Amino acid sequence: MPPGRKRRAVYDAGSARQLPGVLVREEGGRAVRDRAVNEAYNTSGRMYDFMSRTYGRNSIDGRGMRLDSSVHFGVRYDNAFWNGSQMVYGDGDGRIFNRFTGCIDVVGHELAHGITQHEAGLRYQGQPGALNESFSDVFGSLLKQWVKKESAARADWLIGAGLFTRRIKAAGLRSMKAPGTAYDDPIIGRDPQPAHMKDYYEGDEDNGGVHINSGTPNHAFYLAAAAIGGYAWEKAGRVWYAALCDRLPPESSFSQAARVTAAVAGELFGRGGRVEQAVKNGWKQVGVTG
Ligand code: ASN
Ligand code: ZN
Repeated sequence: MPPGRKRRAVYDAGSARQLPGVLVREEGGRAVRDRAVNEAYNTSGRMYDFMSRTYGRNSIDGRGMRLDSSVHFGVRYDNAFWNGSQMVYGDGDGRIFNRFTGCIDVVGHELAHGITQHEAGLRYQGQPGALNESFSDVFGSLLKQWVKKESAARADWLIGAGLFTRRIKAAGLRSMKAPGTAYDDPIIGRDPQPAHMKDYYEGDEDNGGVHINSGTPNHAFYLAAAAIGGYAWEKAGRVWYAALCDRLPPESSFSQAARVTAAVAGELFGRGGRVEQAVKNGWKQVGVTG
């Protein structure tokens, strides 16, 4: 494969909601005064490098797609998202949320949505939607671990550590190691994520709980990676990446993801071997498989 080249561009939406906004930094351009711009530029570059060096992937679509980001979207906007062709970041309201570009795993999460769109295309509803969310958390967390050179044992497995302001009682937005424990606060309430299928959310909110039920596959990944040990992106991450790219259809269920990741683990690291066993155990411990 020819070595890929990064092509980044960062736009300033200027507190409007019109995208992309004004171009403020392009590939190779110097740092600007605006922190959000530099964070979006630098961290999307880290994600590009991570995916390229660990999985041989050339950008979001695998074919060198431009990495476009808009910052300062809306006024005190409390979110970040992938809109189907670019990343978009709010500044946060400063009361509950800080800047969304400040968290490396949040940036990785949004970029990973682009990868999922170009690979498995997991439908953003119910179980495939929760898997879509979970893959974004997995690769967002792995980006952070890769940048910090952290083993599975050392990593915090939090998504969005530092995203909440100090007045909120929160370690982060989500915990892959202990879903349901990321926050507990009078203003924002309690982390609703289930670590186990017995607490599966069946309601209609959040596209059928895509950001809620993602806790369960997140935890399965964590358990597998922790059991395997070492750097999580090397084995568990490689298995999840191959499943996302080559095996999972848009309507995948959790049990399908369990079957496919176990099969891929066997193919990549030895049938019946310890990686396959760790993956199987992970899904079993969260109640997806019996
Ligand atoms: N930040 C959220 C996410 O990437 C935005 C959304 O609800 N899609 O999942
Ligand atoms: Zn997401």
